[in-house]
Amino acid sequence: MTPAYLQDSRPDFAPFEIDCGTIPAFRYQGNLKSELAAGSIDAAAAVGLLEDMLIIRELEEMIVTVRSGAYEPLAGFNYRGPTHVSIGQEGASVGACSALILKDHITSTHRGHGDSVARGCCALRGMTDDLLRKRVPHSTAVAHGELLEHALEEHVYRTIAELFGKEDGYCRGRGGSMHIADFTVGHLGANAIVGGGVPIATGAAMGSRYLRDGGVVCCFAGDGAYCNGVVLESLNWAAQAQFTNEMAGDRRFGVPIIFFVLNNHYAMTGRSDNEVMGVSHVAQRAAGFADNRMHAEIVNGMDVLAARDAVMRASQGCREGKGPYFFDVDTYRYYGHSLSDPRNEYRTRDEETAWKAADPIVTFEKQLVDCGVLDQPGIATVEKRVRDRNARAAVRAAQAADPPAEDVIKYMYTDTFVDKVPAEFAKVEILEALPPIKRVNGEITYRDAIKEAVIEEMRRDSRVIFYGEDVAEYGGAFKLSKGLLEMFGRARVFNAPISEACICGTAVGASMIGLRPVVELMYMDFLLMSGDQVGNQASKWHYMSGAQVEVPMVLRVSVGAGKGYGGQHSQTLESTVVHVPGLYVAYPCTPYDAKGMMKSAIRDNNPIMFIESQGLYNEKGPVPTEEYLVPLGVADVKRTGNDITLVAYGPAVPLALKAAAQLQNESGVNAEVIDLRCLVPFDVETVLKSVQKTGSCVVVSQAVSMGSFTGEVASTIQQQAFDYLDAPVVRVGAKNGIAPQSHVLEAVFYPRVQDIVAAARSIL
Ligand SMILES: Cc1ncc(C[n+]2csc(CCOP(=O)(O)OP(=O)(O)O)c2C)c(N)n1
Repeated sequence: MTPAYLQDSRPDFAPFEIDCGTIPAFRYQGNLKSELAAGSIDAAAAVGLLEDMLIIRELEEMIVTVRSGAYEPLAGFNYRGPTHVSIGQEGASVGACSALILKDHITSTHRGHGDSVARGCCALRGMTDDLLRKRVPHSTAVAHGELLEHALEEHVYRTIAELFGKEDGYCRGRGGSMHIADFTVGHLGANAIVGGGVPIATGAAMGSRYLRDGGVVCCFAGDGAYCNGVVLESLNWAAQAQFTNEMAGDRRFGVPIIFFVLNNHYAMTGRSDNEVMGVSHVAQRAAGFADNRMHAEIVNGMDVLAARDAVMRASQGCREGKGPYFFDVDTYRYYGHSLSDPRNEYRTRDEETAWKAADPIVTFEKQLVDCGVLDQPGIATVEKRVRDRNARAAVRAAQAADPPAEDVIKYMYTDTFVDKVPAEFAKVEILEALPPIKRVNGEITYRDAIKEAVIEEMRRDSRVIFYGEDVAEYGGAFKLSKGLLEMFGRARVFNAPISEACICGTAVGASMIGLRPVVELMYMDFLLMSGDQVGNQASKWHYMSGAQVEVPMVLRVSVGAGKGYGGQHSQTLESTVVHVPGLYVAYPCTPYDAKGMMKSAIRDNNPIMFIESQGLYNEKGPVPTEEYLVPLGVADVKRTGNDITLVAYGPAVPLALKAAAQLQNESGVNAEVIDLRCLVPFDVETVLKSVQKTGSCVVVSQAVSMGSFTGEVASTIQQQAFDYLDAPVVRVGAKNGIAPQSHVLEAVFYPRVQDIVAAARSIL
């Protein structure tokens, strides 16, 4: 059967109406008594729910009192981090996490202590003794209860240690409160960028779908986040028909994600309902993205059992392929946005009192007593156990070692790569093999060289998936991926929505759970649409997690220029990217390098921006058929010479080579031309060695000179090889302006061979 998206569309203007259906609110009418009677929870698990809610509340009350200096066990301790406490929301976090299993994942927010603590506690409660022992190797406990107790204390300790910025923290003190993550229990990270974690969650769920690993992602985010573009793009992404249609004989399986909106009714101070949104319920958002409204519901987030029930139903549905799910979870935060917000301006104490009357802990304690699970002294015992455990953990965390100062940028990059593909991923299904790319005199184009690299790596490793706008049937705007769909199938090669932020963000999430996405942005100019996902997420998670996770993704961007496409399709923005630490930046200029570097990039475990020049796509060059790699971060001397060094990268390299030939022919000047090939890592040694020999240098790129990476090269030379210089280092780039459409203007806008020759002459 032809999928709907491949069926012809036909004009049909017969009148009809769209029924957007209804969204239920507060479906759950159970309580502890009915759950116990149904056997869907036992007494121990119910006490576990209470204890986990108490751990969160006690931990966050500790932050409040530590800040004010009133926490006795830590008198005088200087707590420096943010104070976005989630007190009031414990029922939602614990209820949701209690319904997940170990192979599931969560993402969370700036207000994420609760989610993080809950995920850890609930995961520990589901672990076998063997797994628990791995978490507390020094424990001599034998009994399960004691082992669990030790593991819970270690969890609280590592959480507080992270909030205190200590080396023992989950992220070795690199993440802190707003980026806490524990990848060992599938916690893919809190996120200080409102909405920033949502595409990551979506990508992780997409990855679980691809791997068929049965995992579900519970994506915690606030109501405020659901005004943010990338969040709405994520809803669209997760609900795409190509993922969710159930078609006979097709391998469709909905994306297993639960969008769990922690709707505490305020963003920072702005009111989501009735102020900054046009819908009265965030749940209505779901109706705009999926015909089935993503099974949207409004859920009572003050009731731990209601949250648990919703996520149990949704996770089961997700495992059956019915995702995504969307819950608008009605809850409240008792404190302000942070402790510096006294919350006087935007809400009343009466409102707060009304919500506190529905407190998730108090109401659940009452149910435990009413059902005879615990009596009042029993509750006091749990409360005291939590208080004492948290205090012990806090004292230990305060005394724990700080990260060594000399390690300040340790974990920026990883030095690992895929040497050998694990057997389970080495078996690759080829649907329709493409004929080998034809060589004429051993040469192929830069475009085909990149394509050949992608094909070889996709053949080698089934974790490599390829997506971007129009890359499937059409083969991409520049036809680089033509045939890949037919060869590897739609599970591995698919069209993305026009959603650059999500293309990048889903790649981050998918790579976090083990895939190796290669994604395409049609023009580098569109990178600006995905700024956060590239600049705050892809680049930072290895460091912010304290090296718990690697983000092995390749982000291919193509640079226009010289085609009369004007200001928004002609920029080469590598300089903005090198300013974001954490990304590798590759910019090859020959077919040989393009192939070898692409293969290295796909095998490397760092996130890599792979910049391609449209102007070079048709350039031919020798590319061997035998397997080879070009290492990243190693510059190439493309022409040797003694009189002057020309440093260039990308499409500026052929210009520099022409300039060198002209200098030789016209003036007998023998220029050395260095192709950086990679901007990060920057091969300083090769450049310095050349400058030490020649004594002068021109640095060339196609980018505008203002703020260009060429300045970085020039200043590095000046700092490290000043004594060898006979003249100042000169830079050549595009004019400091916006690329024009007019052919006449464009011809003078970009650097020309004569500009390089003139620059060289000016210092010789
Ligand atoms: C992209 C972005 N914009 C603004 C902020 C500043 N900020 C931090 S929290 C917040 C409100 C978030 O509201 P919501 O998503 O409802 O979560 P809540 O704080 O209510 O838990 C804002 C505006 C930010 N961190 N990130």
